[in-house]
Amino acid sequence: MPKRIAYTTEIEYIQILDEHANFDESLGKGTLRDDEVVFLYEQMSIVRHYDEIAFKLQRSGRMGTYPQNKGQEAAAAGAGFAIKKNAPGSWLVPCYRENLALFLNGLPMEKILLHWMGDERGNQIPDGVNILPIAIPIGTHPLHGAGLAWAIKYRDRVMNESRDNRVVISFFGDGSTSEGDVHEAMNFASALKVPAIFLCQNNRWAISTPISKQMGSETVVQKACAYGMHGIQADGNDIFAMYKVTCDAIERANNDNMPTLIEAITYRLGDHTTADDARRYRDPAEVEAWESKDPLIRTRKYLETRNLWDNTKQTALEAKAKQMVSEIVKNAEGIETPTSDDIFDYTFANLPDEIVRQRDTMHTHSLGQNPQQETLNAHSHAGAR
Ligand SMILES: Cc1ncc(C[n+]2csc(CCOP(=O)(O)OP(=O)(O)O)c2C)c(N)n1
Ligand SMILES: [Mg+2]
Repeated sequence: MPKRIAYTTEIEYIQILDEHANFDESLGKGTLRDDEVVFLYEQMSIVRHYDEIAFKLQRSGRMGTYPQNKGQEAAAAGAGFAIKKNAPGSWLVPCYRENLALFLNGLPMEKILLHWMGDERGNQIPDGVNILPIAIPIGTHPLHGAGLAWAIKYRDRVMNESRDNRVVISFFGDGSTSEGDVHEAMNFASALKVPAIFLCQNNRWAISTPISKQMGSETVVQKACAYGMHGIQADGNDIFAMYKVTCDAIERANNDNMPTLIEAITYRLGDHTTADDARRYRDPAEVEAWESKDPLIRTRKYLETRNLWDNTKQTALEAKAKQMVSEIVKNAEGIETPTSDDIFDYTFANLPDEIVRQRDTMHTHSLGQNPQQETLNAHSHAGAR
């Protein structure tokens, strides 16, 4: 009986800027220009402040639950900027820990606050901004991403509607990979050869479940092999590495119609959400070790060693972030109160009679009854008499 190796593979890990701000010149060549690094550092700092303010809004009863992005800004920055620069018009299919990628691609910043304030208008994405609403059900949305990528392939390549470099990038966490939908999405994307990018932010935890209990495999990215797609692991706290692997994935999607799975190794420095207290299940030493790999610290060090940043610029940036975020909070909190008609108005193109009746009864106290009649209370009092 012949015995042979059925399949072997190797998967690369890429880091360009390490936690001590050492820069790999050969790998980093042609990635981000100095002005782009300054821009992304500023953006990450603004989003870090936004995160802190969102946390305080929740604590002071002005917002519902909020999941902080703290520590994961570089993964969102590198990937989001690669899309903005090299594949504008692409679709972003988010989870909830990549705010900066969405802002970089046109989502107004108050939208995320509105979403977590429980205002449905936070999910009304402006026309021309190709971003799906935040997905709270874990791992469901990569399927939407795969479907969107299939539509792009069909429209651009078959119908010749456009020759733009459009891709679809779906963001999800390590915990999401335990959901079947994520695997169906990757299999579909690879089998149908669609321009999709799957970006897993492996932040080591899914609420209180550590990665060691989440999966038997050593990495998330090795699962790409099972679907016959390219897989690459990157330091998720390194904007250069994240930018590079996303640019490569865009090229692969456009030139070969092939999807890519990117595993960004990162860490959530905050709690899972404001409803969580991670001190109950995480070793403080682990958190401390990751604090020293903070993407903001290493990017700032990189800029300082190249004389692109100093304390004066830092002070000005902090003032700008404060001003910007306070404006955004004002806009979100200042939005007019919605009317009960909103529940009905966005559900059907043409409202069926029964729904019209229900909408009209909302203007009275006769819920679900005839809007012409007296209030239910009056009615029941009448019955009790
Ligand atoms: C289908 C589904 N199951 C369970 C939950 C509850 N839940 C919310 S977040 C979360 C963990 C997600 O972990 P991960 O995918 O690693 O993302 P992270 O929060 O670490 O960014 C779970 C289980 C959910 N929202 N949806
Ligand atoms: Mg996680």
